[in-house]
Amino acid sequence: MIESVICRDLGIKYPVIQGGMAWVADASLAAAVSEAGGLGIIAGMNMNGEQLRAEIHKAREITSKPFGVNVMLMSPFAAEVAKVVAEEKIPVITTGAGNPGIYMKDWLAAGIKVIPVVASVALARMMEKRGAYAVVAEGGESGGHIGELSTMALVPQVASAVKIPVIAAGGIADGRGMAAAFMLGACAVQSGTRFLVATECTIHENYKKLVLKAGDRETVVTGRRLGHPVRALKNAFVNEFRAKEADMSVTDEELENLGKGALYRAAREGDLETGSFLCGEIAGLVDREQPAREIIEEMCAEAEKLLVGARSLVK
Ligand code: TUI
Repeated sequence: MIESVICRDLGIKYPVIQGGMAWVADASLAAAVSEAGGLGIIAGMNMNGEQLRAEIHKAREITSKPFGVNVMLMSPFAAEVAKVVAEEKIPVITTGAGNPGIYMKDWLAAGIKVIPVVASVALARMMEKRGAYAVVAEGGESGGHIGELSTMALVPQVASAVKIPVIAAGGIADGRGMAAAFMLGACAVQSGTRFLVATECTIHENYKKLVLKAGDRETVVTGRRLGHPVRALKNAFVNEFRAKEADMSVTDEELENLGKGALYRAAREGDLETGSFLCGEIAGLVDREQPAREIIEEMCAEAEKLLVGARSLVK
């Protein structure tokens, strides 16, 4: 069975972490992933402190296995979410879209394993110095907020630069991607897009259908002008955003306002016109709705087979 230091340290069976996707990664999905032997993550992004606390309690009713919380650093609730995770004794935190430096001391004092998502070697090194347990090196193939480098280039550079465990993310949706990530120096993977179509994922049916039928060239990045590029499936909303982004008579504030609520409209209302359906470049590979357990077991079995084969190749 494919196993790594991450499994031993986090108390999980498979080295697979589910991405903490805003408006997507709720108690239902996170608990299903953890129950299946991966590490489920609840998204702290779209909740205030008390809403997150309720979601954590809900997940604990479904599973007694460990799960984590993602603190999205651009969220207006980041500070209260940061406090609640410590109060609730969440064992693992991932962070996204920024530098979690200001929270590190308190989290480490609470005994939490902190796993910042990084998009550069510099931030990975800084996080290692500040006491991070591991880093997620997330390439720009991923959905949602992205950095500049691809997974292929980022993961080995981060793996060479730090001694702490490296978890690869961005464009990983099956055993081939997982095996490749291990070859690049990672000892676990984080997948988001693949879990959008998990049976236990509670997003709107329209969102699942879009991901299931999407091909390889159906995502696009918007928001570079605002300093936070986001990858999503092409649709009317994204087209309008792109046109306005290129139009300098539209102010940054108007652009920010256009984006408000778009993730909610996609994930919870399935609004095909005005929703922003965040999705990774690997969507073309995701063609089946399956229980989280099946997704994880298939991915790990395929990766293991490939890695065993590769070992004999390089002997
Ligand atoms: O955070 C994510 N993915 C997300 S967050 C999100 S919600 C959102 N809503 C509106 C606008 C933007 C986002 C949707 N998807 N992934 C983790 C991630 N973090 N990817 C890349 C990074 C990152 C990028 C730059 C982390 C740090 C960084 O630099 C920070 C620094 O200060 O150096």
